[in-house]
Amino acid sequence: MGRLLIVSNRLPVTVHRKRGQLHFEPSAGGLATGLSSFYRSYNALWIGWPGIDKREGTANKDDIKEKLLAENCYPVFLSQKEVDEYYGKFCSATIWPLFHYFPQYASYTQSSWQAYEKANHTFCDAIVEVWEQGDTIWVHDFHLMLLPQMLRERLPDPTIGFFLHIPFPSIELFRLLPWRSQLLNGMLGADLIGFHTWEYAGHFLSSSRFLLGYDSWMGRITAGDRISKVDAFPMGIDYERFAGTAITSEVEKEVEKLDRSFKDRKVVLSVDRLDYSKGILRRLEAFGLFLERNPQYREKLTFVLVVVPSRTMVARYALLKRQIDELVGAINGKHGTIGWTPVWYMYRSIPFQTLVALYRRADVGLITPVRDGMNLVAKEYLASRVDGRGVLVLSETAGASKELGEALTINVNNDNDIVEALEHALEMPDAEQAERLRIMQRRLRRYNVQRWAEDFIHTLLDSSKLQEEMGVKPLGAQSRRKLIKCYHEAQRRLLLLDYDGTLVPFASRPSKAVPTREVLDLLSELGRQSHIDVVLTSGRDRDSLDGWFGELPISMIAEHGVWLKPRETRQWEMIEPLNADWKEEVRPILEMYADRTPGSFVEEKDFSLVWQYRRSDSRLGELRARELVAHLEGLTTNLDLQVLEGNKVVEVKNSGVNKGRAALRWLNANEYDFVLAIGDDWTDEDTFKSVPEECWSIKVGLSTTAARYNISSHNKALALLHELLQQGEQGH
Ligand code: GDG
Repeated sequence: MGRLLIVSNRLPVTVHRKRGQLHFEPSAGGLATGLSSFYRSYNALWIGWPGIDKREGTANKDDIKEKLLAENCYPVFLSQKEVDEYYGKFCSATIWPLFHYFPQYASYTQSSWQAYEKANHTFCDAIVEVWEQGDTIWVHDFHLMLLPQMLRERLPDPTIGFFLHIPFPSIELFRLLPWRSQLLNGMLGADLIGFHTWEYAGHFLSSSRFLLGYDSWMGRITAGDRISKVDAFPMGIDYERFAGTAITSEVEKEVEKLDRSFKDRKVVLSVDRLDYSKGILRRLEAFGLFLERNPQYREKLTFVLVVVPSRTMVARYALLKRQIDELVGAINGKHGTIGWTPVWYMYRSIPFQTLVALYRRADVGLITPVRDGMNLVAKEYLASRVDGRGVLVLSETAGASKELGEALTINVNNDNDIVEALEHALEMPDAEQAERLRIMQRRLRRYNVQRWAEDFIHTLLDSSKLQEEMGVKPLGAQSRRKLIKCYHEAQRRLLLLDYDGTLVPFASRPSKAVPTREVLDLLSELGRQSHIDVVLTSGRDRDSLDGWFGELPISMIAEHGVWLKPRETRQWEMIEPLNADWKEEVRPILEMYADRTPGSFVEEKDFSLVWQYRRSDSRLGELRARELVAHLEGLTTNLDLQVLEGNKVVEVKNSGVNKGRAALRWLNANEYDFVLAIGDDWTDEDTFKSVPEECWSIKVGLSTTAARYNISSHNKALALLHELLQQGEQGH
């Protein structure tokens, strides 16, 4: 593997100017600290904004670049104005509230969206500058959701991973975004898309399915002509750093200092950035209620509330700060005594060792965000409890709760829940505390941030094998050239072409999939070439095919092989005498499923009945399709029928009749030295199986098939046929 390029909004190093001098300092935040050890051990380059205005940056460009490169960092220069628009507005006032389930706080402005697009382009330019063949790109977080697709358009076959650190919301929220399709497509430019929990991954998959029509199977999503993998990778922490620091003599001393202040009082701790998603006000209210209900804890308990300043210029955050100040004042005013302040409130960032000392001293970690992608503080608290004591109370709406089943989980909207969990935590016997901690610590030590990153990178590197895993055999350039050459040189050719999904895309109603002028001309010109048989192999009824293609010099197969119309006779003939009396018995069953499944309907042909659910909710449709197939099973064996599950259809027809058998009518009658079958559906698999092995067969769509090759879309099928047409004309 080449280098690993990590891309995030901020670099792990922040540059600023103090008294005319440039200063380089480590950046704060979970990602920067978590990945810092990992990226140094890898052959990695970190690309991001160094925190300094573009003008300053440009003036000292070489100097900054050189110093950052020494730290394996590469700067993306943005002006303060660009950052205000892209980060301050679009990221903080649109994405952040919406993705954290605060739609009422989200604003949607075109200018900030444009700034977001522009910033993503600026990042893209910087990466294109440094990328070399073989490098792997790992893009982080909601600031850069458009970047994977932009990179894919600019670089030749790059390997790209994307990880979202915040929740991906349910489709009912995500669809509120005016730019939802652009963001989904942007992320889908990545080979691997990672989330903290499987729930977020599920929300992403349903948004892609319902908003873009992209189906997925086992976390593999087919988006146009690519397959991306979607999976959960719960981010870990640098466990040894916390556990190791917790036993240093400096931290011991800090803990002793804390002991002198708290005496033998119990300590409850919370640490958050100032943000409405963190549930700080609710937590304080619940603490007030706890004191009222538990007078025995007066003077025996201190709540240490650490709030790290953030986005202080934004009015909503300034208001939240005032509300916290007031509520802390109200609780302390109401319950405090001369010698006891119930809430110890620190509104600032604290040094690392003080943080670890507080983790070590706190009897309870009270982590109650309203929503949180993961929440690393909860994990850090557990890692620092080297003494085997301490209880974690955690919101079920924090991503971390999915892994930390031994914590006391609460619903943050239920203050009784928080109060009871606090009571439970404070009363919990030491042995139980130790047991719960032991289980959680073991997991956190094993799946630490290093493992998390390695797991992601390995899965990303494996993603190139995805197509192989799914049984996909892409028609590569070399095979394509050979196919065209064989066509050119052949003396007698047969083309077996499916229609829907192969020559035209699917439409919501079968009657809407009218052939385009391009398709009609193509078929007609192909049919006019010498030494060729063009056979349209369709599931449609005779009348539709006659209406559209009746005048063309081609042969046709209708109703999946029931009817054949050779070009020479221009007469429809039935493949064998068939009986359709069974329809009376089967039709009411299909109609019942149509009634129960909004958007679905029954289509009737001479010798088949089809239940179509293309316009239904696809999950409901698939469920009903399975039920219907099971329902029909007993009946159809008695009546000598077969049930076919196609692309959003279930079709019932006489057994033994299929496109493959119909195709034999041509295959057996002539000596072809070139045969090409193209189709997209299950029903085309019979055709693929009927053509001799050395012939050409291509499935449109990237899934397992009996065909020799796959191509991704009907557009590619048309392009290939156009090329054959040209070659054929030159050849004969
Ligand atoms: C995103 C997601 C997700 C905090 N206060 C101090 C301090 N910290 C450190 C903590 C922790 C980090 O900051 C905060 O981590 P979080 O997980 O809570 O949140 P973010 O990194 O802001 O945000 C979040 C995370 O990404 C990772 O994917 O978990 O859900 O929103 O490491 O220790 N460090 C010091 N002093 C402080 O006062 N030294």
